Amino acid sequence: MDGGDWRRWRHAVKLDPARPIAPEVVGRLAATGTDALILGGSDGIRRDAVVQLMAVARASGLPVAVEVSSTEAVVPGADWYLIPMVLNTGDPRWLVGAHREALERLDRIAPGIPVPWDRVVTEAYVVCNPDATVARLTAARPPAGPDEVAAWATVAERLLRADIVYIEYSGRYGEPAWVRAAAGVLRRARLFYGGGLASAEQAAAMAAWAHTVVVGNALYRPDGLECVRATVAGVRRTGSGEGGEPLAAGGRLPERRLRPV
Ligand code: 1GP
Repeated sequence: MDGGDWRRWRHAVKLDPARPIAPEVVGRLAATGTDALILGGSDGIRRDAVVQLMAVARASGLPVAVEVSSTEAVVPGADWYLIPMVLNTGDPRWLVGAHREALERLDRIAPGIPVPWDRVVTEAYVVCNPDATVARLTAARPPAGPDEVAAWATVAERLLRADIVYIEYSGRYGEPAWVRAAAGVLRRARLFYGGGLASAEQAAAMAAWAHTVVVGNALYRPDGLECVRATVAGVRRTGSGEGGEPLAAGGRLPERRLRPV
């Protein structure tokens, strides 16, 4: 299985196993120019649905990642297993607690199957939209502003050594300044942005700072494939010098310093 290098993704589509979607629509995603599919959702995830969606996603020919937000999402066949940890949760269960529980019960969850650690990628979430399901579920405390976002990104990269810092606005378009703040402190981790992307302009604004932008809800609209195509076009026209990829190479923004407390 060759899922390519997830670090090179600039655009990804997130498919929710709890939401029905026509296999033909998923089959046409490769032609939109997106780089990868991520199977993930916050609520109502069932293993049979994930397995089914995995088969449909694999048939697209795109790299496929599964976000393991529940033990129900532990299924074979993914190129990458993304492990979410919600940094600004009010309940340690969503930071590391559920993870400890799952590892302790691994014999029952996936009997006899070793964890493919070389394909495990850690995602440190900063949940920014208080109305999102993930915010309610994890009792997240959204950051007050860009400085707090930058501090969380630093915690993720420097202290937790997370592979990905994920600025999550799920359900609504966010503040590019908050994504920029995270971009300004990161040197090694990849920066993902997701939330409310449906147009080229929105995608370009976020892709100027994030390495990877993620489109979810828009695909489920009647003009879903059109929206995905538009966001891909927006990302592609975000050239070097505007952030994004060049930023990954070591930062164009001056290194931010955390204010002493
Ligand atoms: C959700 O970040 C993704 O986890 C995408 O958000 O559904 O709002 O596009 P949307």
